[in-house]
Amino acid sequence: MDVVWTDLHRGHAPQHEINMGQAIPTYERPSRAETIRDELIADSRFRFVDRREFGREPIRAVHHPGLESFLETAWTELNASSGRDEYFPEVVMHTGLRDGMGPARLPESAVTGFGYWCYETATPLVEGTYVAARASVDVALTAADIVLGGAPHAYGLCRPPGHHAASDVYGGFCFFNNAAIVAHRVAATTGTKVTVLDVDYHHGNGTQQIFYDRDDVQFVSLHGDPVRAYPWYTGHADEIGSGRGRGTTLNVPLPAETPDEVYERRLADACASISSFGSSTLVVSLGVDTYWNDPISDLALTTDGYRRCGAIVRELGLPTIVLQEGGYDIEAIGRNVHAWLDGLARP
Ligand code: SP5
Ligand code: ZN
Repeated sequence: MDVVWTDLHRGHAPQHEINMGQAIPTYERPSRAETIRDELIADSRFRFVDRREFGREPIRAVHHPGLESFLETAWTELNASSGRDEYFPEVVMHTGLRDGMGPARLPESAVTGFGYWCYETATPLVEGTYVAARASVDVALTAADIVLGGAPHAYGLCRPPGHHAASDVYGGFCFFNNAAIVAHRVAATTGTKVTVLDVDYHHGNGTQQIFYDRDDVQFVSLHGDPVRAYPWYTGHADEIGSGRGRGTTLNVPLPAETPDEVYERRLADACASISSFGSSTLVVSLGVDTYWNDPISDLALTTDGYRRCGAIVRELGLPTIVLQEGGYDIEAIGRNVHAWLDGLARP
């Protein structure tokens, strides 16, 4: 299996995230990607390839151009005035601020743009963020090209992750929605249907929002129930899509401590819905923060469970683009991803 990789992720190396008002060491570290790489590179069945560049067009097909230009320029602008190296928004444009008053005007500076384009305080902007986020998109698109070229599967070792980034707002350690950019591109260039299966612990709110009213891209997600789990405001079972997209979103919220057997049954059920949708291609948002020892999550999957989950997805028989999302037990992240990919690829 091809693994798409870039060193450029290392430029996104924030120190902190703000958790309930308190700055703590961030969980989303460069060592996450390095550990996965070290694990896969030791297995000769994985072939590492560098990312190719696709430019901004595929990003702008999914995200507001203002989000992209904010991320490109904001750090330099903020750093020029305050000289610090890490930035978070101060006032976030809560929907209630302008209730009944129409939309806010487009922001004109990095300070006013911050809370317009970013919705929370765990996703710092540092000097190398934009280049890393652009490269992460290129990693995903390169993996997609490999599969469109006829490979049964490919893995994009994306970092930063993407599934919390919606069309106009970023957050949740994510800047550009790698999976959504890929799914849109595959659907638009082939004229066929695509499914995004999101197995990260957290609901893929961004991917859901981007495709909510579309009937050519199905979004299926298993995640910690938003009654207790980040991002709290999306991912309930009654969110099923709207308009033409009604019925093309499937949410499977899970209770705390969900073990392998229960998870695998819910995943197999979700795969039955995927089969009946009739997609040509599958995009998997692979988060291994469902692991029993993950420091910020509360499901109870094991490494062997991941191997069986990969095998369940393999049964779909679809060309599959796997993209890295979360997973924060850095000691275990490499073998968990390895096990999942092993289950998918097994002869
Ligand atoms: C891609 C991805 O996995 N993003 C996850 C972002 C989660 N960010 C903040 C979660 C805060 C939840 N509080 C955790 C309490 C742990 N004791
Ligand atoms: Zn996650």
